[in-house]
Amino acid sequence: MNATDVANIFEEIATLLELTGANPFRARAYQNAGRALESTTEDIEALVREDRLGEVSGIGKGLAASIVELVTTGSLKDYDELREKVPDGVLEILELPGLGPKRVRRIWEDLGVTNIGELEYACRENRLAALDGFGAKTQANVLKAIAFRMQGRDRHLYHRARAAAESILELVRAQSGVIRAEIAGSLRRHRETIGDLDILASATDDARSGIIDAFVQNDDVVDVIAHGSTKSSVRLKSGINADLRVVSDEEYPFALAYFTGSKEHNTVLRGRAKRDGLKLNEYGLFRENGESIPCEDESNLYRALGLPYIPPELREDMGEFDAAERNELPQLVTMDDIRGILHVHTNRSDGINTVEQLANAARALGVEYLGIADHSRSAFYAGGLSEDDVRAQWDEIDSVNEQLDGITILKGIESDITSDGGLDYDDELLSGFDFVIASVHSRLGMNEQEATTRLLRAVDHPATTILGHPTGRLLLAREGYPVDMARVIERCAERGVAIELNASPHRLDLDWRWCRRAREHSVVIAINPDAHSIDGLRDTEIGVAVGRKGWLERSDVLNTRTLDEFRAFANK
Ligand code: DGT
Ligand code: CA
Ligand code: CA
Ligand code: ZN
Repeated sequence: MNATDVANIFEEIATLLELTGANPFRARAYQNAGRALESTTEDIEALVREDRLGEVSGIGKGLAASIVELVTTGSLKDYDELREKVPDGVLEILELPGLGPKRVRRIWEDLGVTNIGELEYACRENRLAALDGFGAKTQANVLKAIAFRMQGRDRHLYHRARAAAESILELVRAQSGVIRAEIAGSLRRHRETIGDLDILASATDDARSGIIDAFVQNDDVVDVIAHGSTKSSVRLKSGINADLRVVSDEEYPFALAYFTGSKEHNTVLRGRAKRDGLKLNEYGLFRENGESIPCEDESNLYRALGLPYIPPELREDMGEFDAAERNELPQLVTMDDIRGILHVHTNRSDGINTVEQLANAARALGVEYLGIADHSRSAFYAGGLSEDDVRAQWDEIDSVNEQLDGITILKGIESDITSDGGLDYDDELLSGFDFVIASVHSRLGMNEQEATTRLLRAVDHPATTILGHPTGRLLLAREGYPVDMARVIERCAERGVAIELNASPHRLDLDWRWCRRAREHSVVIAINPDAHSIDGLRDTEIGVAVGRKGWLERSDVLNTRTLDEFRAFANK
């Protein structure tokens, strides 16, 4: 170990001390010693051996002992203990430009944020801006820094992938010679996270290479990974990789099915073809003698294999073939079916718009009702509403309802679930809401039994209408708390409580893999945007996309009901 190694460790200790709120003099002592060591020309092992550390200015007895420990044993107990106290994710936050130890400590302590993904989510909910000494500008800068950092990641959130893919699709469709073009891959299947983008086009032979050229030369491309005459791979500014393939129009349906996947679904499809004495691949469907069976589109392809059209969302080999054979594929819910938008935060808690602004925006989106649900009292970090705030908000909603035609604003709340499974506020106040979403926001570290018991109790509460984001996960950032979801679903069925499919692209929780189980138990799903702004209302669409992946039909979704039906459900 040389002097620079020791200096680096001392500087890290100084940072860790600041992060954990230790006496600032101690931090400074380590910092000064680190600097002194960096500028020393002596060999540190010699200094230790000859007991001459005192000769380096700025190194007192205590620090000298630490240096001896480090140099002779290769480790330092004080340092290890400090490392234990600070989560790795907090150190990663520290790497973001503009955030020093003092600020990161506030983010960690006051917001309970322990990694970059959680910080991003907190910014989206405007909680960083609300923190003393931070403000909207800092929050915007932090979001930028996070976006930049996320570019190196290997999976991406659905909404980012969707935005990137749509702009490529537009570019491709605008090229001359293009006949058909579509987004394929996991994005077409509405997976909650996306590895890379797969774009497919059909075109006349002579146009193919020109289309590929336009693709690799577009402004969003930062790196060309492969550039052939019919296919190419690039890396986009957003950090997402994209593949484009251009095929003939005869091949297009086969290539589309192939590149939509999933691999598992494709394998079964090929197996079915084989069983019928046919051969299926990305180029076509062929008889044993090599003669090809033309298919105009994917529907024809499925029909040729004796199946009804299977929507891309269902192509995971998770029961869709059985259902298709029995002609029992679901009639998937669509955005047109959505009649209400629930779970919307206003500027009274951590949203940025007023009830009236949100109401106007929701009406423009064409829904019948809007369910306000701000945070409750216990969610102090998110501006949770006191009893007085709640009553003031009720008055505000009454007056907006009086003034505004064409939409009804409902009085809801996102009540924190306390650690023992209770709700915020007393029963009398709770009974004044049109609906109550019960959600966990604190003490996320419970084990499965504790967390499940906590949720079951909240479901048992007579005021609960909807169980909010049931696992608390943040995609690519934080695992949810462990829950026995099968039991929670059964209890929701018994109590007539709906489960939320939180449509925030960071959550998408309930996971789509559980939606079918919920359906089977006749538990209704509320597809809620958890909006914190007017823009956030549109996340409902992402929830519908992923709800379709969970086989949801219109009748499975609470907010496809009319206002009267919704009220009847909430008053059960
Ligand atoms: P991702 O990108 O990880 O989110 O997931 P996908 O499903 O988009 O996977 P990707 O991009 O590797 O490939 C796109 C589709 O192409 C995939 O869903 C199925 C098809 N595919 C790719 N490689 C294979 C393969 O080795 N065998 C089969 N049967 N299909 C493949
Ligand atoms: Ca892909
Ligand atoms: Ca790919
Ligand atoms: Zn929440």
